[in-house]
Amino acid sequence: MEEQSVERTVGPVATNEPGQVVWRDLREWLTLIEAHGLLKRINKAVDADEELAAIAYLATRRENAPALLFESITGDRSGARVLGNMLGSSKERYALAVGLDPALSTADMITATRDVMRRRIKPVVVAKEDARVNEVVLRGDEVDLTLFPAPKFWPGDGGRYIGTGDITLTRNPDTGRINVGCYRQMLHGPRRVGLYCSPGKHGLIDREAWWARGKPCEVVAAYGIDPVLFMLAAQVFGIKESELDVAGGLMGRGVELTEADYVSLPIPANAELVIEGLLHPGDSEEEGPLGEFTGYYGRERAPQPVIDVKAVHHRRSPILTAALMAKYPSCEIGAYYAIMRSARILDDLDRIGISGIVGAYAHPAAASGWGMVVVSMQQQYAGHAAQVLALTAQCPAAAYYTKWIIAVDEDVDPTDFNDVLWALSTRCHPAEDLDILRNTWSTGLDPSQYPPELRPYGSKVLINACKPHKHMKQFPQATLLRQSTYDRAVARWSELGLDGTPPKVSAFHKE
Ligand SMILES: Cc1cc2nc3c(=O)[nH]c(=O)nc-3n(C[C@H](O)[C@H](O)[C@H](O)COP(=O)(O)O)c2cc1C
Ligand SMILES: [Mn+2]
Repeated sequence: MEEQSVERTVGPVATNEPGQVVWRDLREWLTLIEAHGLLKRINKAVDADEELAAIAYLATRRENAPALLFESITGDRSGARVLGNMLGSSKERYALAVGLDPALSTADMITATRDVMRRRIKPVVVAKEDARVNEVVLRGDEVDLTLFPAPKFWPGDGGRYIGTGDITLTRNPDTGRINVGCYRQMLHGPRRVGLYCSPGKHGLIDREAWWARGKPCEVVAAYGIDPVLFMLAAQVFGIKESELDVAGGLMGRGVELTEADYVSLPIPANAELVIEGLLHPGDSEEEGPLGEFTGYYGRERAPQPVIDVKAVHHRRSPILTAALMAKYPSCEIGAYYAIMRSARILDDLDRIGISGIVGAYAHPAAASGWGMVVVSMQQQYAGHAAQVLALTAQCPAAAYYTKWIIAVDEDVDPTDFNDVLWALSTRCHPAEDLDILRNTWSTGLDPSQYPPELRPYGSKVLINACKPHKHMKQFPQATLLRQSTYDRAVARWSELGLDGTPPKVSAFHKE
């Protein structure tokens, strides 16, 4: 066993500078969110076997619940801690991770995300001895992952999952490009971890490419990781794009990587707990099920490839990032995912070049932002809304799973569901305004279709909740305030003893 002691000082609790985040690792980000009152430490012992997940679930049944740092795990001898609800339904924690103002509205955060997600910054290499993750390095027989408190989340789960809030690095043998994905990892034994990648995922494509050459596939996985790499790992980027460069762009500085011990892949230098290993052709074990983001158990137990773990790197008292999969707002795939997916959808629509798009939102309560997309637009010509609906439904960022695509006019804020329901109830005539797309891209995790073999073929409804274009002239005016009356009410707000600042209003009565 080799131990390398590295002295650390946690940076001051500053706010993020525009363009570059202040934190360098998960711990510094935790200091930042704690200073904003967004972290709850739980220091009483909690059992990783269902109890931890139950507490996390109950504590997150309301929106904006804090991140939960479980500092003491029943029976644990590794000294590890477990972080749950890292981002969850909090757009503030998302903002503090990517250096945006946490006070921005959701719509403004989507716009700002489009800017930071466009940037690309290459990783930087850190010497092995300076890498925080190398405080403890174990190899071969010294490795025993069963010592770590990998949670069993739901009663019907097939095992303990060491990897949920994780990142997984693989290299494509043809292009050399390193992929970063987030794939669940069930613990089978001291040096054996199951890896489940569903069809089409880049980790699976890389693995198959190595196996087709008769070679094992190298893997690096981090089970305690900073929020940006975690969030990035769950986004879909092109097979040629470097997700590590995107992560650098989001942080405004390069991702710090260091050389691994056994594999040729790099390892994230500031991670909490990292494994290196190999996926050998044909080596599999029964894996699953796991309670999923849909709020149901996913696939049946089935054989999945196993990582043969060769080395472990970790910080002392590493913090495992555990992602509870559950119904909103308890799901780890929550606010951040909705914001990033919405930003990617708007980018796609921009690239296509369709005019009149104002906003979009994939609400996280719709199966983690996968189930529904609302797009707001300014209707400019006959058929425009139908065109926007069809293009949104099938653009790369929105096509997967999404069942409900709703178009609303520009005066409806797609992030405000009270507004969206108003539009659906007053501007949409179901007999006229609904269209269905069939045999679309979906997933075996959607339980609504039978027989289950058909689940990868989805369907989508396009809902035109814009004012009817054909009858625009007769369509009634919405009840809006007269601008002069609004201005007078705003001026009298505090005189009248009303709390806070008066709401902003942008559309006014026209004579
Ligand atoms: C917490 C969490 C768990 C996930 N689990 C899996 C999984 O077990 N298998 C999988 O294929 N995708 C899983 N995903 C979705 C992938 O991370 C996502 O599709 C991502 O785009 C994969 O990266 P890739 O596009 O580079 O393949 C998960 C996402 C999150 C946030
Ligand atoms: Mn990828």
